[in-house]
Amino acid sequence: MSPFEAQHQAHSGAAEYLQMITPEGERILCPELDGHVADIDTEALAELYVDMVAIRRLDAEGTALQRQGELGLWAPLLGQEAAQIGAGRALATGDYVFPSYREHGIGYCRGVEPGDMLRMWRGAAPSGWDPNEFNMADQQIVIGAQTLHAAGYAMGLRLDGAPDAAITFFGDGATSQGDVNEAMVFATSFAAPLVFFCQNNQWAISVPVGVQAHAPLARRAAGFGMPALRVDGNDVLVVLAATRAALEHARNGQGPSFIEAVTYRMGAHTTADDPSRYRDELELETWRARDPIDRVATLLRSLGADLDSVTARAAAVADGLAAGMRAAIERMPDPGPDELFAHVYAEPHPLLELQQRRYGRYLDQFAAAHERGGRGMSTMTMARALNTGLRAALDHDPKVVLMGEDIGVLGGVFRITDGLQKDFGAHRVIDTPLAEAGIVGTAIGLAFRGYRPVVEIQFDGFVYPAFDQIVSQLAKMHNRTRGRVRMPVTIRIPFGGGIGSPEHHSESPEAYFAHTAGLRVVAPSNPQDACTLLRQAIASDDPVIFLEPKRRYHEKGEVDPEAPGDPWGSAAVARPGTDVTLVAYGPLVKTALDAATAAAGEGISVEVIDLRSLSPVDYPLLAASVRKTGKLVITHEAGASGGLGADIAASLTERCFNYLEHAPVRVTGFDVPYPPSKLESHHLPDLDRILDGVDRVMGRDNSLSGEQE
Ligand SMILES: Cc1ncc(C[n+]2csc(CCOP(=O)(O)OP(=O)(O)O)c2C)c(N)n1
Repeated sequence: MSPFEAQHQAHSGAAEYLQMITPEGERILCPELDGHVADIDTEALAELYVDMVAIRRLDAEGTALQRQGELGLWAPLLGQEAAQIGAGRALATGDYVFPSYREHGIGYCRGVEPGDMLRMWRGAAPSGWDPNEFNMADQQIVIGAQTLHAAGYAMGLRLDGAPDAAITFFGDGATSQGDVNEAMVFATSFAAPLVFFCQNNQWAISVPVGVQAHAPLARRAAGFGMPALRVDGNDVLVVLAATRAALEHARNGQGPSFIEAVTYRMGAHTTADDPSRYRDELELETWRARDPIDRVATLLRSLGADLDSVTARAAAVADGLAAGMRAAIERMPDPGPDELFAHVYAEPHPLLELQQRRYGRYLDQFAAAHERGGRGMSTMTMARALNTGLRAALDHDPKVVLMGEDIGVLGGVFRITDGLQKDFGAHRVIDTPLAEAGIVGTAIGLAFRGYRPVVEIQFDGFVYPAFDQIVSQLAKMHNRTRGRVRMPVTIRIPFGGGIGSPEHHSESPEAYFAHTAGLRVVAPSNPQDACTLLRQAIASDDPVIFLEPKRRYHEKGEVDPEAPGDPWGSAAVARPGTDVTLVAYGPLVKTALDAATAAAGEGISVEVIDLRSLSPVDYPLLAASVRKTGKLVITHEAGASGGLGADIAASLTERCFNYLEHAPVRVTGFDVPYPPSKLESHHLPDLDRILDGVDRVMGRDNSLSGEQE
């Protein structure tokens, strides 16, 4: 046996964990931790029971509110009640919590109001509560990011000589993220008083924990020189004891520690997820038998507690909580458009104030809302066209491999890779660990090896962990190696807004990539281009950022999967016209076409150009159009500052200065972080705002008429 095998065997026996209450409700001794819960008598145990029932109800109410259309999304905690109540009740008021997005139970323990817990999920605000009121940061959606914030906060506690500790919650998938690993480095290096609390609920959406690690996650801690406890996360008592022990360790100046609470996500990942696609009923049954609440009820009964009165109290607390949530939602006003511009900066910002004033004037013009144009019906959705393009690429070239989070059995969160793993195998359609830098970095390695990787980034906002690999490595490799190494890597990113999602799911990051030498950037607007451009991107020997307008995924159009397409990098005239050139790409091409139809009704002929290739831009085609019309409007969802519109306006002014009859006009998103969904209709350029821009270049009355700024 090799030394590696011996070592591996020594480390990979039955994955043990500490337990105090068995699934059958028996209290067993746990010498390592019993001392930490010596004060928990029957009455205190009954309180923990009440808490768990309460948050189970809170969770059910969240799901119900989402189903009834009151919330955009909800992340259920069903099954994780013991992990959250055990940890939450171990905390002192002065301790600070850095949660992920599923810790409603921790919020409950911290006293966060039900309405505050729901605000972000409703899309009424980017976050829920005042972190400093509850010593709990708001929900974090970028996997693992909060752990570094927690490490920094804990370093501050140590610098201040404060008596408190910090705790951060994250999932099993998060342990693959660079941020989490870097947080452990910082926390140990600086002996930060921090508890890393991993709720290993067995799944990261559709990816089982075995893809993240081949050993218990708690063992990760040893590599950082940090002690760890692995506990039954469905046993509220042992979780309470372990968290108390870890907090004490931190407060005693002994630095960070790691808790792995082994639990199970009984419900869906979020209300948008269907777990029956990737896990079986048998597994669910096994975990149902380990329910965190039932076992405490059994134990309470055997301890002689009056279970009827305990359950009655629990039901009353749960009912009150659910009623409070519903009442809070009923009272919660939708935010007004001014909220869009609020709090972007702490200090006054003239550009944003100008945008706010102008938008106010624009809105003032409208007495009634306008209807949007209808949808065309045809043969294939963009989602299906992309799937068809991927299938064809896999078919034609054995070196094509797909990589990404949840792209296998689940078919991706948007189902773009639906059925491909089944047909081409798990070695070609690869469910990766939850680590974007890792995905792109290894795609680079595969390209070195002669593969043609196609990476799926789950949402636009999650490409940033991979930014360094894309900008510093992928984009530069060909140049660095003087052309000796090619990087035929395609990075597919669903981008843009309009789908009512929380933060990080609606970004328009194209300018970062278009600014990066060495990358090609493409954004289709219709099913045919989605299929053709994707095949061209995969066939290209250069790295391509392939931006998919997610809000158009379900719109249909005619598709010929084998159409050769136009030369790589060319724009298209989507609708010819003679008065105004209107440049759009991705999701806004359809809006621009609708605007052109509306303008035609007023006798204005708008030529709509679908950019398709954002880098390089097809300037010959654009310049020919501007020379014809003399007027240019550019629209995109991304903010104006430093955006593609600025570059296109400058480049076309250089080329066509003598032909322009009016300064180019940009109709864009505002220079604000992408807003919560209740505000996105104000942020996103729509038909009317585009027409307002058309009126400006036409010298017609418009929302800025008479404006001096
Ligand atoms: C950096 C980043 N990449 C991808 C996502 C999309 N995403 C949201 S939740 C999730 C799975 C998280 O699994 P885990 O860390 O185990 O936590 P759990 O949801 O199970 O609580 C993924 C991939 C994200 N939010 N952030």
